[in-house]
Amino acid sequence: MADGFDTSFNGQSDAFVVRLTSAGAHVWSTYLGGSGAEMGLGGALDPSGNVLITGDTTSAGLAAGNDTIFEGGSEGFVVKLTPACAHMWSTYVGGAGADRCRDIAVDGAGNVFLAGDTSSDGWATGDGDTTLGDGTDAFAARLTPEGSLVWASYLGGTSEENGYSVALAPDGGLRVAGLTLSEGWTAGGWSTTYAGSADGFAARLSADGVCAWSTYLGGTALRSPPVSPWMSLETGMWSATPCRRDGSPAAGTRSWTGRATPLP
Ligand SMILES: [Ca+2]
Ligand SMILES: [Ca+2]
Ligand SMILES: [Ca+2]
Repeated sequence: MADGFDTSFNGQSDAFVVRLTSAGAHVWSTYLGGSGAEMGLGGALDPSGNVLITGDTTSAGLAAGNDTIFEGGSEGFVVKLTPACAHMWSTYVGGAGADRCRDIAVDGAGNVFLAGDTSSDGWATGDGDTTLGDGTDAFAARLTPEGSLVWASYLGGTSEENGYSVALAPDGGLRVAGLTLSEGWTAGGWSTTYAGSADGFAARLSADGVCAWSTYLGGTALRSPPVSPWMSLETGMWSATPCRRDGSPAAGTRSWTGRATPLP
């Protein structure tokens, strides 16, 4: 790593960011992490070209500026860097259990939206669902442009959920998509009947974190594990690929696409 704000490896695994020119020349690169294990799982640019990276970490002492308390298990994290790779702020996301941010989106005002999954009770806040289901829940969260938590909402039921993707909707709300092993928790969407053996889900949230509708996506063919991540694109198109838990495709399986309704 060269010309970034942290060019020294910090131990176990670190996340990293590399900026290249459009011609592929190296501009800067930096490690992101502490003495524990980090994974960088998502990135976005804000309207000023600042760089936001999200993922998960087992390192205490990593965050500077907002939520700086490592509460245990793993924590989601968000780091904001200037276009020149100066550190602006970093924050943990989550509570005492295992927490992971998997995707990030930034609106035109620099507000930050996250999707991930959590087994931590008691950290979600706001007008959405602040009661953790059993096991792991997916979550959506909003941070200010300065990295403070505005709200976080659990998404899920009595079994395991993973939140894989977040996308902004035209009116400023958001869509979240992921994987669920729980029946009976979606409401108001296209399909509220769990098909079994892991389904995808999509949910529509307001910018204040209130769920307008949620739906299952999928049939009975998926097995868990392997499981399926979902990509909720801006158009409402979705796709599913049966995969292993690290996200790699499962051998001998098919992927498929569809369009989630209602829109947006
Ligand atoms: Ca590390
Ligand atoms: Ca945690
Ligand atoms: Ca759950």
